Amino acid sequence: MRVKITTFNFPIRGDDRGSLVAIEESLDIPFPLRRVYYIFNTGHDCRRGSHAHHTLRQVLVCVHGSCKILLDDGQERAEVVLDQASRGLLVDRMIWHEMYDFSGDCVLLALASDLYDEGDYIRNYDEFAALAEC
Ligand code: T46
Repeated sequence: MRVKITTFNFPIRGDDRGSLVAIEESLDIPFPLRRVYYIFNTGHDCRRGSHAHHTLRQVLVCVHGSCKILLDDGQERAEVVLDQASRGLLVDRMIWHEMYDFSGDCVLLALASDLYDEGDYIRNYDEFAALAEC
């Protein structure tokens, strides 16, 4: 079985002035929203992420450009292309994730369930795989 992929298609509230996407905590995404950050100016050859989180849940939205996300639950891996400003990808707790193949204009928005805490990161793959087995 492939790693579970959960995506969200946010409604685009467009009119003749352009498009707007609104994302509300616990309604459009399945957790209370405590932090927002975004990644941009990442070189095409850069690989980011390469970690899992003990408890943090996140939804990633490529609001401009495109990039690829690798998801790994310790058993299976899957690659997801993000290239729509109205599509979110759940990166759940205990999912190893890597981001790569960033387009030059990529802006990757992250909606996170908690504040930044370096102690929540698992940056060693073997440690992650051992914990994921439990
Ligand atoms: C994740 C993926 C999708 C902070 O000070 N506050 C923050 O909220 C964040 C996210 C980062 N930082 C600092 C920590 C590092 O010195 O910013 C620097 C770059 O962070 P990092 O190397 O963790 O960036 P990525 O792109 O590898 O990972 C980020 C998130 O950190 C991570 O939680 O899941 O994006």
